[in-house]
Amino acid sequence: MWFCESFFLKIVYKPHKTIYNTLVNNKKQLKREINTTENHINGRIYIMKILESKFVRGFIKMADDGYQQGWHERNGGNLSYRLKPEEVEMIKPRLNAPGEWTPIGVEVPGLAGEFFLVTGSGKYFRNIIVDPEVCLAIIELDETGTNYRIRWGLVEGGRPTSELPTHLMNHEVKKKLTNGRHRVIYHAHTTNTIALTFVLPLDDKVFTRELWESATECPVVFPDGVGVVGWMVPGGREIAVKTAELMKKYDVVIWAHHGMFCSGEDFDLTFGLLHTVEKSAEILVKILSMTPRKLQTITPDNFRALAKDFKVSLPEEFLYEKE
Ligand code: 2HA
Ligand code: ZN
Repeated sequence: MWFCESFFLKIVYKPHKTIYNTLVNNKKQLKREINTTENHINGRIYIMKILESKFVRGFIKMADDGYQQGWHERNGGNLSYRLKPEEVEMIKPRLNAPGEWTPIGVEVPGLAGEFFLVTGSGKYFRNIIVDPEVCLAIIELDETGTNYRIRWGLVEGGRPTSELPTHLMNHEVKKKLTNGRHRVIYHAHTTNTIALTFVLPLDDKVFTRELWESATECPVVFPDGVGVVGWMVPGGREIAVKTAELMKKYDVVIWAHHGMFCSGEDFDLTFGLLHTVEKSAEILVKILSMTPRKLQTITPDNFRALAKDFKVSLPEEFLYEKE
């Protein structure tokens, strides 16, 4: 009798609540466990769904943040992420069977065997959040670093980003120089930075100094400065080689009349770097729209004082005296 009553109370009087709580609690528990790097749930092997993995969610969020900023009209811009070995292991059972190798167009032996999550050529950033499996791909490089093959994504067909040569050459440079810490390369069509390439000399020293002067945080966020590439045809080997050469010195490279490339350790740092440069460019565009001559600014000695307090080293080549 007692058994029947309690059963009755639970199921008949509050069935919605009981079922709801059970479902929600189970889901919460599952989410908690999926978020760990363990691939076991309650003693059973759990094969991570690619779209559930933290790096894919971070990638999609960053792409959408860039779109919301207005940096990705149509199919403008591209993003790539070098997977960690444990991420590759985690998703391996869900990758497609290996297909054909395709030439990258450049040689990146320092990235042999690595896996990358990349945006697709011709895909729109605004669609990534709604249909990531159509817009993105995971590619694998061969043992010579000259060919890639698609292992996930681009389910309606397509190729990795048209800027794959620049992305991979930048990754190769940064992997070596940062002992593997840098994993993200981001290219965006940043309006204000592009506008400045029509009015400032296309010179690393000028761009670095003017951007540093336009916002106090800049020398702390990009103490090495920024590199500038004069106008070139995008998408090929030549612009990739030129950009990668500058990436040996800088984490930021501006492409005249086109956009910006940034390199960083993770999605937050890389997005934050590009966002900071673009914000500073916006301030400079506003200054130049008001007057050709600044009444006051941050001086070379101010920068030296900043460097001391914030413990960054600012190369003297950018702290020249202006006439
Ligand atoms: O269309 O941004 O540089 C993608 C690009 C090419
Ligand atoms: Zn572009």
